[in-house]
Amino acid sequence: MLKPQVSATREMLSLDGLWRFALDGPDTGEAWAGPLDTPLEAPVPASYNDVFASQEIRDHVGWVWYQRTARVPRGWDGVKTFIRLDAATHEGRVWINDTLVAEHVGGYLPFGADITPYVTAGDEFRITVAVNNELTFDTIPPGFITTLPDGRRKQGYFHDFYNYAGLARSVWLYSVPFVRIADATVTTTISGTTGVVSYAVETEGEAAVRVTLRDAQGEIAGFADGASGEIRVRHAHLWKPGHGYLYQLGIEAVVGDEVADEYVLPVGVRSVEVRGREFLINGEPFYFTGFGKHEDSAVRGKGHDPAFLVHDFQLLEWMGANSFRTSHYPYAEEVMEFADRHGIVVIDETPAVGLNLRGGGGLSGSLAKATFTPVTVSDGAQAAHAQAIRELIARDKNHPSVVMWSLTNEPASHEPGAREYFEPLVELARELDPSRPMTYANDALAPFDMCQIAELFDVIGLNRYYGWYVGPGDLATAEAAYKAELLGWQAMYHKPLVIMEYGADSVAGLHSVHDVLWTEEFQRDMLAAYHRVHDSIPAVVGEQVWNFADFQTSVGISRVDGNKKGVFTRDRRPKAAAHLLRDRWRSMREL
Ligand code: BDP
Repeated sequence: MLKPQVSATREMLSLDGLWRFALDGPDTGEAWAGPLDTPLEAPVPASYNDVFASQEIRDHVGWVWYQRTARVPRGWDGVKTFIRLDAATHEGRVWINDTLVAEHVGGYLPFGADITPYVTAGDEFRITVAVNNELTFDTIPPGFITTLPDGRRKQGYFHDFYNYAGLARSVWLYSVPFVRIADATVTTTISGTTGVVSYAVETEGEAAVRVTLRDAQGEIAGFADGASGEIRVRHAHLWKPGHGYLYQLGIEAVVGDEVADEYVLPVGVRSVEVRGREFLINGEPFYFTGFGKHEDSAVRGKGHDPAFLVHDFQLLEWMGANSFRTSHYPYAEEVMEFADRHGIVVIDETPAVGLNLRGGGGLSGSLAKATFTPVTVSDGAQAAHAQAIRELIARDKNHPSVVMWSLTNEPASHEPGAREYFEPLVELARELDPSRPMTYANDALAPFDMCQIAELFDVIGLNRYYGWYVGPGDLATAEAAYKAELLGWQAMYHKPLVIMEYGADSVAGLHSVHDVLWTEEFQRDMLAAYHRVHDSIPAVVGEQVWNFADFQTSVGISRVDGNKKGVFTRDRRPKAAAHLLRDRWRSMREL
């Protein structure tokens, strides 16, 4: 899937801004004919939940409506017009005037439609989008809805972040020629000092394909003809962690002597490989430092915001971090592109979080039931999960920053049925992308001698909270127990281990000279204890702290205004732990 872009043959129009907004009545998400009569306006992109001073809107379970008008640019005659929503969380339906043109389930991946038959260049038209935030056992992530005695519906779920909903990413109108480039896939390898760029292009309509690779100065580095092929670049500039060197692959669909369509794809030449217990980028051992993050900020919820985008990456750089995980869903494509340009390594995760009904990480809802049964996480969820894997790989396959796919976070992988559920999904992912290693984030309930799925993956990701959820406050015991468990994993699997979550909550400004939970010092000291263990276990090839910043969750008796495991506060001010990590990771860079 190609992200829309402006090229010599393509144009785009942003539909971001204020849209009319309303909650739906008790039924539907069915067609809304005509204008939406409402006093409310909602910003796009933004989650709608925290924008209004309304409990009813914040707690709403079901469909909401967004509507605006737009005008097709006059020049878009003789081309195709598409609409694209970068995300609608968790389900979206789109009408152009009164015609339903698109439906999509899955809250963090793009979708759209060819709307050429329904619009006319130069004319105004109405766009209505219905968005549904319901999570069930047929969705990823899963959830359940209960009806209270007074008739209100309540959403339960098994993951630890607020169920923000709406249009949190951009909406676009774009034009493409009738004969066009429909998709392109690029993979790269390195042979000595030569970079090998393999490409495959799909066109819609009969066209010859021509590709030209240019370096960062715009000089031609190679070219090829044909829908698939290879360009060999001698003395290639490599894409490296900390150095996001990009070539540009100009793809042309040619009809006769004319360029019918042009698309320019950034290409980073790099290789990724798991060898024994090592994770290699460009043949060199790589140690991940950084965070699990969230798309989360005050008022916007999960709304994409370029100021937070740049600021968060600045803070990663300030920390000396080289990577992050898109916990626990795919992030906006602008984030992936920024990582490509700035040499930040990404572990790209599907939205499969909370596949664990007995609690674990999910503090907002535990049904204390078996996870993989015909009435809980079963065929419906597995189909939705497969769909998410397909769409994620289709969207992000060309990003050099993405070095590994994470197929799930903290599933109940020790429970019966886990193996049957996951094995086909791992196979599917490998078929779709044989070029990248696969991983998952293992839950503490499924240690090395109980996990049914670890052997399916190339890299084992571990989320551990000794000293916090397990034996809170006792760091000496925590350190010993943590080390013993990692030694167990190391002995049982000849695979790299990446610590994908470790951390403690701390309330910014709370201090103590003693080992006291929730203080900044305890958070810092707990991280330091974990680092001593990481440094003593050769199989550990990475550490990503949970979390980059404090974030909003469903608030119960164990969460005060959200999860406070941030090394930064929600408004991105450093806690004491930030300085410890900064010293460690910066000095690791200098080695
Ligand atoms: C882990 C989850 C993460 C939670 C974290 C926590 O993967 O989403 O936020 O624990 O409890 O279980 O802080």
